[in-house]
Amino acid sequence: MEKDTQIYTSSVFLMGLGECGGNLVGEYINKEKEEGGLERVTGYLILNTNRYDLVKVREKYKVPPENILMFGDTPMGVGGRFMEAYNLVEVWWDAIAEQIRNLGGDAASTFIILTSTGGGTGCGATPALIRKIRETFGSSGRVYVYVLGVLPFEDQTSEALNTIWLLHRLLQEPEKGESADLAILLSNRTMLRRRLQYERTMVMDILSSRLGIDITDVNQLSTLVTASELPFSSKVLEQTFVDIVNPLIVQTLIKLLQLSTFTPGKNIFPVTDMADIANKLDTISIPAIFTEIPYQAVVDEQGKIDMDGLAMFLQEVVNVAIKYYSLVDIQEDPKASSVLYLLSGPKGIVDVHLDRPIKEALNNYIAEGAAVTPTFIQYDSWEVPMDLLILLGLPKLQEIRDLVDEAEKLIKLHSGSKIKERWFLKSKGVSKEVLVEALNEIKDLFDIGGNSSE
Ligand SMILES: Nc1nc2c(ncn2[C@@H]2O[C@H](COP(=O)(O)OP(=O)(O)O)[C@@H](O)[C@H]2O)c(=O)[nH]1
Ligand SMILES: [Mg+2]
Repeated sequence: MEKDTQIYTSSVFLMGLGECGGNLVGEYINKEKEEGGLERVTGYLILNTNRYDLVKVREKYKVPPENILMFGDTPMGVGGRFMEAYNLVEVWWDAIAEQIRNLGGDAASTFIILTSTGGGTGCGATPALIRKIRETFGSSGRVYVYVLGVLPFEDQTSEALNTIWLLHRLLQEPEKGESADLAILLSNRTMLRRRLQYERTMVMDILSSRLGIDITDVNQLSTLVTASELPFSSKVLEQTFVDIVNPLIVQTLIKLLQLSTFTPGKNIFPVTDMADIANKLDTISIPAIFTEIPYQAVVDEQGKIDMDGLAMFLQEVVNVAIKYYSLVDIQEDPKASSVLYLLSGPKGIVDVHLDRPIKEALNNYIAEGAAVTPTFIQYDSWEVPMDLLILLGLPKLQEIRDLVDEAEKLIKLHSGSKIKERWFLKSKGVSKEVLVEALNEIKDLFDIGGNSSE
């Protein structure tokens, strides 16, 4: 495909916050460079309060210094005290904004923030940054702020509280300026499990080369995670897991950014841009992705496509994508309240006639009356793969239940006396009441029974 004649339909600026966000942006730009350039975004900035993490990300992904900024005043960063990161954004905003401008971000119509939800820097900085971005760059035109938030692995319980706090902030009333236009969640625990189940060979290779172990049974892995004596540090294990899931996150990001560029030989129908994604979906959305759909099965030797066969085949693809390839664990009957899907591939095969069968298949997973928005990305070339990205708006999530459970246990554990309750301020930077309120509202939103008033 010609790369030099691209025009932006919406200009996107990427922000990688904290360790996770920095890695993801680093991984993304390296992937793009491999393919010849960074056309899908106008610029990017990696932010952290932890100097050591910034050095790591700079070296690992060869990030130029102008794309990195350390904020805060201790090289160690804020640890898990997300509220400190939140406050630091306010203090450092002039420097951050200046760097965004220098990188061309003041002209962006969409900002995408990549972060983990359970850490300190990214978790705390995200809502404050959203507000600052809107205040500073949103005066001349509407800016959209998207968050790609990564939920924790299993057994990272103290991260459940941070996650609940962040989700609550992202869903606040728009007047407060801190809510996201769209928060796309991806879960480390689910992505790890999915990759182990469906891409065993690839995962086994990574495990054996990184850890020098040969795991033949997937179930062994959970034993490995909880074993008290590991032949390697838990940090090394986490790093390995991260290497396994990050490509999946970057793949999702790249699929979304298909909407940010226009290339000759590519047509988007109906005309859609990044802003539409937020306008058509509930704020919390979950991706399900099926790449390289083997549609060749319905093309005969003369190259003729069996249209009915294709329709039925795609319905099965939808089922598999939602049931097995959603990137956060959804419940059996997810009842999503909105859906947007992007189907991309050769224009000879990807076309609006597929909308009806796809919608029919999606019907099983949505609430009555939920809107489904189709987008077809058609390429002149037959060389491009056929991919489907489904975004489910506010589906019922098993994983939110688990996180709520974990958060409740933690609150209980640190409750009972004034002294015990100091834990909240000390390790999170907020009072217990703030966290209990966030927890209750998240439970309401996701229809999870029993309020914890304690
Ligand atoms: N998928 C993924 N998860 C990460 C990565 N780095 C850290 N995490 C996860 O992020 C959480 C910790 O947050 P971290 O990003 O280190 O916190 P911060 O630097 O304070 O914002 C844990 O759940 C980690 O497992 C990464 O590169 N990819
Ligand atoms: Mg970390």
